[in-house]
Order: sequence, then structure tokens, then C-alpha cells
Amino acid sequence: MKTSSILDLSRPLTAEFERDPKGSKIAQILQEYARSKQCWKDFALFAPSVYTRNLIERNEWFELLLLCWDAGQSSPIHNHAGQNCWMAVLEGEIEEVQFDCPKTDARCELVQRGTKTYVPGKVGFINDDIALHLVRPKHGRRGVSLHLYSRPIETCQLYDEATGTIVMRTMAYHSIRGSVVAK
Ligand code: CSS
Ligand code: FE2
Repeated sequence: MKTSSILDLSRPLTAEFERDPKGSKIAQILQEYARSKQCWKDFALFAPSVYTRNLIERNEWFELLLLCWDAGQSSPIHNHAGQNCWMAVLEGEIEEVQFDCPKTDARCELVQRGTKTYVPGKVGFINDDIALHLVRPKHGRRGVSLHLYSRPIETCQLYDEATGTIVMRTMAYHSIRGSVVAK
């Protein structure tokens, strides 16, 4: 008997983008996966210092990542390089804090907007037209989420709330299809 693998998710996701480049059914596909499968656990790797970005699939349409958040870890406030981002929660409760950034060259004054909480099986969506955000697990517990960026993201901008400065970050992977590439 063939056991299921999260790697198999790339086929329906690719088919959906070929059918509709906007991916109108991507949220549904991710939600169905999040509500019925556990095979992502084979690829869930945590690190003590920072949340991990574990690559599952990358092709011309999208990048699919399993993000593992240990208790107390958080993303910086960031944008999504003009791409669409879907996030499906697999374990724990994940909090998203949204911000607006009225533009002034390399600096901005961040304005905090709402906060949303996603429980396992819920799917969120964001892009730069909607907001900036930070993401973190709640209640002093760890969390795991599945992120799809379309198209893939090489870099993103990070926003420092205290100083208003913006820096560019090159995105790194902790593992690629299960093999650790960074410590
Ligand atoms: N964009 C962040 C995660 S929150 S959507 C990242 O890819 O690391
Ligand atoms: Fe994000």
C-alpha cells in the first residue's frame, strides 16, 4: 500500500494554476489537505533560534513551504514581494497581526490593524495590496503552517516597528524535500 506524502500535493496545486493562473481553488485544496492529512509530520523540523522554512515544492507557478514555529518564535513584519500568499494551519493556533505602511521611501510609520487567529484547518490569504503582517504561534505553544506563494518569493522586505526602517531579506530554507540544508 502506498502511504500518502505531502509531496503529492504539488500535482493538484499545479493543475489548479494551469486551469486558473489566479488559483481560485487553491484555498480549497489546502484546506482539504489540512483537514484530512497528517503526512506533513514527516517534514516538520523545528529549530531553537528561529522558525523554520521547509521547502516541499517549487516550480514556475508556486512555492510550497511547511513552516514550523516553536513556542515564542515569530516572523518579522514583512511583505510578500508582490505575490499571493496562502497559509493553512496544520497544528496549534497561529496569530496574524496586520499592519499598514504609508510609504515614504526607505522608511515608514507602521500602523497596526487587526489581529486574526487561525486554528487547524483554516486558511488565510494575504498580498501586498491587503497588508503587511507578522505571524506567530499563540498560547506559548508551537505551531505548524503550510504556505503557498504564487509565484515563488526570492526576497521580501522586513519592517522594523521601532525605527521605521525597511530592509531586504533573501529567503532561506531550513530543509528541501526533507533534507536539512541549514542549521
Ligand atoms: N512569509 C513568511 C512567513 S509568514 S506568511 C516566510 O515565508 O517566511
Ligand atoms: Fe507572510
